[in-house]
Order: sequence, then C-alpha cells, then structure tokens
Amino acid sequence: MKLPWYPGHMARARRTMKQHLSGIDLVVEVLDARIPRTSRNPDIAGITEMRPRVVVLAKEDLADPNETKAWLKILKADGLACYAVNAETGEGVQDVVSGISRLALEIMMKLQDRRRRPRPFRVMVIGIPNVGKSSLINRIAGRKSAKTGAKPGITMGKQWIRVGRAVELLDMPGVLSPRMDDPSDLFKLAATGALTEESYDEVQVAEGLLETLRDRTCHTLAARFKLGDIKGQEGHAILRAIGEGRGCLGLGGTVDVSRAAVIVLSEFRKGLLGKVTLDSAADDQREADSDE
Ligand SMILES: Nc1nc2c(ncn2[C@@H]2O[C@H](COP(=O)(O)OP(=O)(O)O)[C@@H](O)[C@H]2O)c(=O)[nH]1
Ligand SMILES: [Mg+2]
Repeated sequence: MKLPWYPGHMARARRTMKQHLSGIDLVVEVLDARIPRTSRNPDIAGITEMRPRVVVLAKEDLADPNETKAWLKILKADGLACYAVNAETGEGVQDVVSGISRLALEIMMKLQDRRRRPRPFRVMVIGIPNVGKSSLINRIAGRKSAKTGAKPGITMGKQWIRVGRAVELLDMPGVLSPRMDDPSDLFKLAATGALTEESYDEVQVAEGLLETLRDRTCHTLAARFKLGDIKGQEGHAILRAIGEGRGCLGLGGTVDVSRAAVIVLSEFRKGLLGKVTLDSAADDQREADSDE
C-alpha cells in the first residue's frame, strides 16, 4: 500500500504539535480501542518529552469489550491512567475529566511544594488522524458549557477550554502519525478509517477484513448480508457474494467488487458487522513477555 500523504503532512503536524507542547503539563493520548497498539505512535514518550500522560481508548463502542478490558489492564500495568470512552456520545468522558482533575491536583501540589507561583494546569489532546480527538474535546467542552450555561463572566483565551476549577484544555488537538512498521499495520489503519481513501486499495482491505470477520463475528456478518455458510470461504468469494446480494452490478452484469468493498468498510466502521478489535491484547502480552 502506498502512503502518499503521510510523510510530509505528518512531519508538519508534528512540528505544530511540538510548538504547542511548551507550557503543557499533561497530555491526553487518544487511541482507537479497536487498534490500541497500531494507533499509538511508537515514539510517544519522546514526542511528549516525558510529560505525564492519560490514555483514552476512543470508539470503545466499536471494539470487543473483552479486548478493551484486557487492553486497559495492560496500559494500567504500565502505570498509566486510562479510560475507555465513546467520544461521540460522551459515554465515559466524565471519568476522564475526573481523572485529569485528580492528576492535576497531585502534580500542582508538588509544584507548589517547590514554591512555584500557582497557575492553571494545562492539558493537550493528541492522537492519530480520525481517532476521535475533536469529538473528545467537544464532549469535554460541552460538559463545561452545559454546567455554566450562557452565564457570562469567566473570560478565557479562545484557545483554552476550562475543565474543572484549575485545569485548562487546549482546544486544538495534536496530530501524530501511527505505527506503520509492516503491512498488517497498514491494513488495520485502513480498515478502521485512519488512512485517507486514496492511500489504500479498498477491495484488498475489504477482503482481508472479511476473512477476519468470518473468524470473529461470523453470525453477525452472515446475518447482515444474508450470506449462507461462509466458513472457510476466502475474502474475495465473500465480497463477491455481498456484491451480488446488495445489487452492486457493473458492466455486463458482473459484480462490482469496488462498490461492495466500500459498503463493507463503511458498515464495519459503523459497528454494523460486530464489535471487533484488530490488535489482540493477548498477542501484545506475549510479545512483552518474550522481550523480558
Ligand atoms: N462510534 C464512534 N465514533 C466516533 C467516536 N469518536 C469519534 N467518532 C467518529 O470518528 C470520526 C472522527 O472523529 P474526530 O473526533 O473528528 O477525530 P479526530 O480526527 O481525531 O479529531 C467522526 O466521524 C466521529 O463522529 C467514538 O467513540 N465512537
Ligand atoms: Mg480533529
């Protein structure tokens, strides 16, 4: 798969993020709950210059709940505060806000001990494209405006959103590039919608995805597209059957697999083909164990 837009675009985004990082006390790292490993920038600690971090697994509504539990456990074992949320509906966001406020208080107490002047505690949200950063920021901001209503009084720089009493959140998210070490990373990023459409072949990705779904959410997949027995079937055969069923016909009545692929990817990303996590927590654990 080719990645025409990533290198230049991402290098620029990273520079912008680095500029905003000065004056930031804590970073909220947003990961995609379906790909907690692949959606994480491998150099996250270096990029954030070792600032304290809170991890948010967004799109938890689309991920396998058992995998999400296992991933939260792994992240917590690393000493990170972490939360699973639906950034679209706001489910779980209140816990993130409470967690940030608690950490802010702890860190500010330490700073005060060193006789620093009290100042607002500043937070930045970062993550790869399309992971849910803006949705999360909006949900946090929405909670705040719901609380204060239209009451005038508190004047804030327009770049900052107040969270709790002494915490401010930068309203501009930092964009990071994902892990892209091997083809399976690109497949996962493409399937979940983290890559622009022109950077991958949708038929190839849909076929790979269908084989994963065949093994993971077989009944949901078969019911959704009214398929017969798909056990052991290859991706291209399943895609063809889906195209036929949905009337994706091209010239001369042949099945238009491109159109079928677009349907499969779009329905997967809406969660209509089951709750699926593409990065297995158990695999990550095994890797970590063999590293020791
Ligand atoms: N189902 C679901 N969709 C989400 C969630 N968070 C964000 N989205 C959707 O994912 C897309 C990208 O979200 P956005 O906040 O713009 O991502 P950003 O590029 O990281 O700022 C949008 O269509 C959102 O509605 C979530 O937790 N669950
Ligand atoms: Mg955004």
